[in-house]
Amino acid sequence: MSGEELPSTDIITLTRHVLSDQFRAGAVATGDLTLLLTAIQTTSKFIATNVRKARLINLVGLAGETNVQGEEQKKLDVLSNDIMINSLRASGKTAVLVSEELEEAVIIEDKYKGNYCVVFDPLDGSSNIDAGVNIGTIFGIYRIKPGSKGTIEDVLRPGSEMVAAGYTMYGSSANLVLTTGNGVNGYTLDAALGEFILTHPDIRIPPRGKIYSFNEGNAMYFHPPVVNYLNSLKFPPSGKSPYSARYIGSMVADVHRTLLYGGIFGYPDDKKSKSGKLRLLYEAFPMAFLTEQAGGLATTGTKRILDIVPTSIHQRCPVFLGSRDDVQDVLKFYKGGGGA
Ligand code: FDP
Repeated sequence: MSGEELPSTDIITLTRHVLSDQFRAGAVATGDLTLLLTAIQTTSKFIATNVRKARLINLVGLAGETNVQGEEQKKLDVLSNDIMINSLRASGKTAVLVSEELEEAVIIEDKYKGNYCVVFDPLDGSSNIDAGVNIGTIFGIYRIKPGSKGTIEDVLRPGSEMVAAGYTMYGSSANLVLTTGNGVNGYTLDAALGEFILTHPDIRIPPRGKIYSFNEGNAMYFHPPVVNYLNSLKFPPSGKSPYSARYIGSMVADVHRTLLYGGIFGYPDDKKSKSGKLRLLYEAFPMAFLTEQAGGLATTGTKRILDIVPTSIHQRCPVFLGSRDDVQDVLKFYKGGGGA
């Protein structure tokens, strides 16, 4: 086969990778988390397939219902939510499920009950679906508290108590990015094999980036620290280059780029949205966990996101996350001490 590249015969699939982590964990690991992650992988493959053919089989457009946030549900949102609930319940590994699409938490019946709770946004960035822009699934996983049978209290816990978190981005390829608390790895779906293959081992976010990602259409509502911080990026001291602006408006895609290229993603609270827009449990926590595990920082501007104790499952939270030095600059503006 001269000139032709031979295929690798030692491919690392997501399951193989998580299993090898489990071997390292020794006696503590039961294999339950691996099985739960297998269920999540299956849902991501299903959603990826349907996102790809959505236009052809009339899956885009409205499903004619509104979700708990008062937003119109798309057909793909409904489908993605259903597959996740069904698959996670059937895995036998979950006790409590929280979905962006459902007002109440789902408490799994005894027959299928396991030891984990999954909080998720089945299809985030849904306002982008019809335009074919990248969208994604975001998830966070808690282990139920010792002695608990699985109640809402098992998910009203700080993000620092999550045991795993990740997202799958549906774009030109499907990319699943995962942390189990031991760094961050990225896997790309090989559609022919039907497997997520390790393509981005040990993702480390650069300590400083050159990109900022905010919806500046909200600038008239922004509080002074945010306005001043953004001005410092656009009008840096002479000799320094201004930052580039990139805002897709799909959290998974904006965070994915931030993890790989560095820089900062922000959705602050402002005069109109008192707590910001993004949801704490299934948007801010998983992304903050991934960011910190990749060496970055995630803050509300005044406190570490992962330290927040949620009081309700759909609560919102201001978010700034990304490269360590960039996020530290924002914190300086919040403390009133200027910036870089
Ligand atoms: P969407 O409304 O399209 O579902 O929280 C959802 C989210 O998208 C995020 O994915 C995204 O980062 C943000 O909202 C975009 O909000 P704006 O349109 O207000 O910028």
